[in-house]
Amino acid sequence: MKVEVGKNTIIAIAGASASGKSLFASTVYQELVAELGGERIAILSEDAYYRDQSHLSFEQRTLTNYDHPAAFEHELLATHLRALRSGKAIQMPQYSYKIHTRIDETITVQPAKVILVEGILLLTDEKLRDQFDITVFMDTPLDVCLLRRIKRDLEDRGRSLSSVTEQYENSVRPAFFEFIAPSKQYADLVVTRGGKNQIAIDIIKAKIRQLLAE
Ligand code: UZR
Ligand code: MG
Repeated sequence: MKVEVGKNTIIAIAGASASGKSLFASTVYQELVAELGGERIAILSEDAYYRDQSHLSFEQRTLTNYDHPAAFEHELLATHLRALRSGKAIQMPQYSYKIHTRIDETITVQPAKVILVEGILLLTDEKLRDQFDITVFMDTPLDVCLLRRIKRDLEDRGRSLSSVTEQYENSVRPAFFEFIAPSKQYADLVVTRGGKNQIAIDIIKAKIRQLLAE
């Protein structure tokens, strides 16, 4: 999109729920940190910016549509990206999928030359898009995402099979077609076959190495 020499670079990774965004971003991040150290690369997740819902009861929280842009505090994410760009550390919130709200602890993210951020709706928001220098879309088939999502939500996010299938039909699938799929047009790079696509990982790593060498 608009990479300028000598500046920070923000790389956004979007795509369907359970398409492999987190795996792709964390693999790029961890492999580069092992090679170059962690001072010049940072990683953020859009999920951390789900709105705080501590003022609502647990019952009320289960009614939120977590696949809709309104569920996210994108303004705070945009503010944090601007802060990181200007050399200031931020306190990234932490979100619990089990209690559907933020926990009290935050994670300190130090400013870095290259900032990776991943999440389902990043490319749907114009104010966020304006901040991204490089955009990636994980184009994983939806049936693969669904199978992965069932496994993950049962194992890691404290869900039952019926709650996963209900949520899938009511919000995850409709939001994919309404918001996520149309946002693919804003991607510089489309990645097929999920978060283990090592060629795509290597291409992004090579670009980051080049940016860090400038
Ligand atoms: P990823 N999500 C929840 O299920 N509960 C929450 O409290 C917050 C989020 C789900 C959300 C979305 N939607 O599909 C997914 N639903 O987390 C995004 N329904 O996370 O990109 O890691 O799949
Ligand atoms: Mg994820």
